[in-house]
Amino acid sequence: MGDSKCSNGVQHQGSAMTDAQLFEEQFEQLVTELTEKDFTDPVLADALNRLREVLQYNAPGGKRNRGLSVIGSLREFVPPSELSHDAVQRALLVGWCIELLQAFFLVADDIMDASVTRRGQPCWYKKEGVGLDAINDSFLLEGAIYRLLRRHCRAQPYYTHLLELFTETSFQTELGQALDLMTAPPNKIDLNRFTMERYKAIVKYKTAFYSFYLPVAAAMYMAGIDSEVEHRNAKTILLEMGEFFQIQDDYLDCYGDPAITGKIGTDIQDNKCSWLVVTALGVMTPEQREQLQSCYGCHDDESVERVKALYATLEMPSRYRQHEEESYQRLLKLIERHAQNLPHAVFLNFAKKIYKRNK
Ligand code: GPP
Ligand code: MG
Ligand code: MG
Ligand code: MG
Repeated sequence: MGDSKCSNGVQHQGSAMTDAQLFEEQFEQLVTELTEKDFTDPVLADALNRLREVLQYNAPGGKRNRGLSVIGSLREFVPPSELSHDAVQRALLVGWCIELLQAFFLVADDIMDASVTRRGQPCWYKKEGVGLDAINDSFLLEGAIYRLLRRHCRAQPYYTHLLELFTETSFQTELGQALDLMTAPPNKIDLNRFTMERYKAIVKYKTAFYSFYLPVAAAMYMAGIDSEVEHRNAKTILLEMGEFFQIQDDYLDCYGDPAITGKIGTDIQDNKCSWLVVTALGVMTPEQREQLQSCYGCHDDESVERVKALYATLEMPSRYRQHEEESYQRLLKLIERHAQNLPHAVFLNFAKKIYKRNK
């Protein structure tokens, strides 16, 4: 197994660059490739300029956890002496494909959730002159993934695995998004819909597969690990992490600082089946439930403040912190139990990045 302590950078132009720097550096190259070298028909010039703008506005600016964990995990699976420069470049590229998948989802999700800001700037669809044309832009981002995989990984033995992984994961995420939307119909507030069982199904599908299983599974295939048992083991751990990650996202939607998260919460107004509302419902009195029924899913500030006041009465922040601690302990046990043949560092590195985050 690779030694993560001394292998997270490679010699490059005489000085050691970290994977994060290499990853950054690769982006402009990929944009050039997609917009200047893939389709060269001059009649497409305007569309390719649009693609460049969409890529530059929507792909960078995130935390990069998903993208960077492909190379991070690969370094745990393969010893440094067996990892060629090209293999590193391909892992960075597959990382960018995951960031593009994320950008595709976020551009579309912000329209569906009527969000205002993302990564500290206006949501793409909110930009002057963009509007619902952003739907097509999200398709362009998705299409870019498969152009890049084809150009760079077509000759690799794991190419089909990667294609199936990306298409399967996209479909799982879309099913999760369908559940998320159906459970939150505007103007039809029905608190009975918000069960923990439904919550877990939504977050497993809309977030956990693409954010956690996808990057590690991609690295496993790239390292030649394709045994079903090992993938099942990794998935068990990673889906648990993904569930916790979305619980944090729900918590930050209400309690995060937009200056840090880069986005303004909309879950209360959008009638979302959030961890906060599901957990609060489990501990509130029938009177409080009636109050909640009258102010959840409303867009006026006063109703939103009433929901927040109820959350404060129910001490939701401290319930969240308790959940965070329990979830972390559960995760460590899962790693002990399910990662017998897989380097624990793959999972622990990921866990370190997400627990106690505020972004
Ligand atoms: C996160 O939900 C889930 C996604 C971004 C997946 C979207 C899937 C599609 C098929 C479009 P969220 O709405 O809570 O995220 P955020 O808080 O970042 O808006
Ligand atoms: Mg959403
Ligand atoms: Mg959203
Ligand atoms: Mg959210």
